[in-house]
Amino acid sequence: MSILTRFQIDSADFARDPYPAYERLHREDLMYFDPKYGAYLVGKYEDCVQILTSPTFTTRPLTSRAEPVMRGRVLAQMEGDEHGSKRKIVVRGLNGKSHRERFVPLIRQTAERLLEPFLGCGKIDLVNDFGKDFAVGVTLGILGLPLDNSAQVAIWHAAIADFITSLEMDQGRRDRNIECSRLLAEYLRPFVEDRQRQPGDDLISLLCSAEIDGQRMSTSEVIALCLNVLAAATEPADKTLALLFKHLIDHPEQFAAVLDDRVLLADAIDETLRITPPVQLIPRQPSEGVTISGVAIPGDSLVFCLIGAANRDPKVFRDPGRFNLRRNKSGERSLSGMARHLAFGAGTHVCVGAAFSRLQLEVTAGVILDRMRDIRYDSDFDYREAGLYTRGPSSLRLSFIGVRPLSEPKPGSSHSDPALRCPMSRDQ
Ligand code: 2IO
Repeated sequence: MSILTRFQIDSADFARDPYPAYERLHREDLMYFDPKYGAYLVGKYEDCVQILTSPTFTTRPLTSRAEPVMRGRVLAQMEGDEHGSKRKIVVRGLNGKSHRERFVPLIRQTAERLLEPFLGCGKIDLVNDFGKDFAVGVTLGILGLPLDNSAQVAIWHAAIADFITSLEMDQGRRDRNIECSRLLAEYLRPFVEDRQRQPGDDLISLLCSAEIDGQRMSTSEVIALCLNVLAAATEPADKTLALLFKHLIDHPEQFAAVLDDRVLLADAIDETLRITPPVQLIPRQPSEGVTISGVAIPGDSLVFCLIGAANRDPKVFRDPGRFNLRRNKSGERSLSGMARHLAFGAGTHVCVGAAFSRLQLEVTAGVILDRMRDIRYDSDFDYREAGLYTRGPSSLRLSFIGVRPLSEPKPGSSHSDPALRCPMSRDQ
């Protein structure tokens, strides 16, 4: 039986560091309630799994939170046959073998291209110099879109993400964010129309040509799914990458183990997703009154599953606040033996891009380890995280020793004077 306790989700303390509030939730067996938003905040692992797998808990909060900027319904909102068939198409586009064979070179080349200008100077902000462009670049690549407008797409994406993840917005900010999503949708439209006429081997083409009960999707349905993929694949990617390197730098012994045996990267990524999931909240709305851990939640209320809390539930993960990439292997992983973290959610709406994102993180972290030796925090770097819904480092300023690929650049090329080629760090 949990105790329902008043809580202020938009307090400065929680924004600075939500993890102490999660720890208290477990220690005192609490469920939080924020009267301002009428929101129930559920953090126990078992409760979150129950909510995410229960048909009583609908995804209705996304109607106001996502639909206006997705210009249609996202996968996470759909139910029944529509959800089943559209999800299957996206699964095929992301996880089909031929697609995966194209993704590895796409991810690797995008990472190499964006890192290259920083190798000479040995300094990079992994979030603002690399991660954000990287996340947008790879997403455009899987959709089969050109990179020439990626800076503009990044700006539109930031506005869309701001809309989806903000608890409150004034009318001006709301309107500006919706306008950015309209501009992005209009940017996408000619590409979608082109792929409808002449399909290629990219995700947009697959969305255009796939048939559901003998019918193709309309242009606006395809655009909504493109916006969905753009937001979902871009928003958490730079955050997880930066968090991975933060944890590795903070745990030199585990970092050394990963450098020694790259196979461990996959475990380090999984442990990063557990201890600091980039998506911290999953909103749900019960269609009728329900009781969770003894607390009565009225029908139609707003419920947030606190994924960051569930992933540190001491009933499920031993010593949950400790980053330990070996917890999978050492039997230390969980008390139940079978527990998995909820960073990708659970139930019918479990993240459709989970396998792709793991591949993306593994390949990218591999490139970073190949190109950057002796990675450490830049001397005066002050670490900060931001975000309640999606959360990650605001920046991660690193110093390192650059290692160029063997074949490039050619001697005597303009790359030969590294000092001249060091771009200004963007946040300075
Ligand atoms: C687009 C928070 C970026 C999703 C989302 C409104 C629906 C859904 C998620 C993730 C990440 C986003 N929700 N991906 O939590 O598609």
